[in-house]
Amino acid sequence: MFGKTQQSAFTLTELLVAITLASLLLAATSGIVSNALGTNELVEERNRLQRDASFALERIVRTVGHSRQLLLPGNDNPNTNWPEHIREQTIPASPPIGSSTFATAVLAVTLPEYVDLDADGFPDADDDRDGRIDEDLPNDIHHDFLPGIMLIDDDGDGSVDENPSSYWDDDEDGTYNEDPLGYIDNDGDGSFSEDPPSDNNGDGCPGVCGVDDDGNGTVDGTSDDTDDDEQGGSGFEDPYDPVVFYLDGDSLMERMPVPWNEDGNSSPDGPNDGRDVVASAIANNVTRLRFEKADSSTGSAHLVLIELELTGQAGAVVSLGASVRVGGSL
Ligand SMILES: [Ca+2]
Ligand SMILES: [Ca+2]
Ligand SMILES: [Ca+2]
Ligand SMILES: [Ca+2]
Repeated sequence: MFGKTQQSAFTLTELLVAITLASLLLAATSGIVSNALGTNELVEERNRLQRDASFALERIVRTVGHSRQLLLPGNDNPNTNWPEHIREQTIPASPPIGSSTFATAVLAVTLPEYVDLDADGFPDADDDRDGRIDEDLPNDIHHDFLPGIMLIDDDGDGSVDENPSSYWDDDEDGTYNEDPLGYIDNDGDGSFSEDPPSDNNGDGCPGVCGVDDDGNGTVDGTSDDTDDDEQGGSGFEDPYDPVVFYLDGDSLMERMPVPWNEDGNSSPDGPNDGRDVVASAIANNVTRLRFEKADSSTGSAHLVLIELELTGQAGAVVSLGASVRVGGSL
C-alpha cells in the first residue's frame, strides 16, 4: 500500500514533468512551424516578384531591341547639374539631383515595326502607309501638340510639358527646331537630332539637297522643303510614335501609341495623332526603376541599361537588370 502510494506519487511527478516537457516541445514546434510559414510566404513572394519583374523586363527588352530609335534618355546635357542620360526614380521618392525638382525614370523608343494593332497589314509606325517608317517628321515630331513627349518630363528638370503653347519644342528646352537630323549637336546640349524642324535635316531642300531621295529620277522634285521623302503629300506625314515606359505611383507603365482615335480629339490632318495612346501597368510594387543611356555616340544602336526593383508586402525584395541595344534584334 505504502509502496503503491509512493509509486503513484512518483507517477504524478513524472506526469507533471512529462506535461512540462510536452508543452515546451509544443512551444518549440509551433515556433518552428510559424517560422517555416513565414519563410514560405517570403519565398513565395520572392518568386512572384521575380516572375513579375522578368515579365516587365522582357517586354521592355523586346520593344527596345526591335525599335529603330531611342528617344529618351538622351545624352547628358553639360549645361545642367542633373544627369539626362540616367533616369532613375525610387518609391518613395529620393531627393532630386542638382536644380531638378523631381527625379523621374523614363524610357522612350520609337514604335517597333511588328506592332500592327489595327491589323490592317501596315505597321502602325508607318503613319502614312507608304512602306517607310518615321521618314517625314513634323515640327512637333511626336505629333501630340505638347512640348516633348506628352505627359513626360523629357529634360528631367522636374516639370512636365512646360511652356505648353510651344509644342514644336521637342525636348522641352524652351526653343524649337534648334537641332535638325544629322551628326552635329547644333545647340550644344549633348544630344543629336533631338529637335528637328519639319525640314528634318534643315537644309532648305525637299529630302537631302541634290539627292533623288525617292529614286523617281527627279532631284529635289518639289519646292516644298518640308517634304523630306520627296513624295509630296502634306510634307510631314510620318511622325515618331513613342512607346514610353515610366512610373505611375508604384506601377511600371507601358504606353503604346494606337492607330485609332482613342481620345476623341481630331487634328487638322485627321482623327489619329500622337495623343492617341493606351497605357497599361506591366509591373506593380516598384520601389526603384532606372534607365541609362550607356553611350553618347551619334549612331543609332545605343546601349540601354535597365534596372527594376520590386518590394512585396511580406518584405521580399527582387532586383533585376538587363542591357539591350536599340535595334539589336532587327
Ligand atoms: Ca511612312
Ligand atoms: Ca521638363
Ligand atoms: Ca527644343
Ligand atoms: Ca542637341
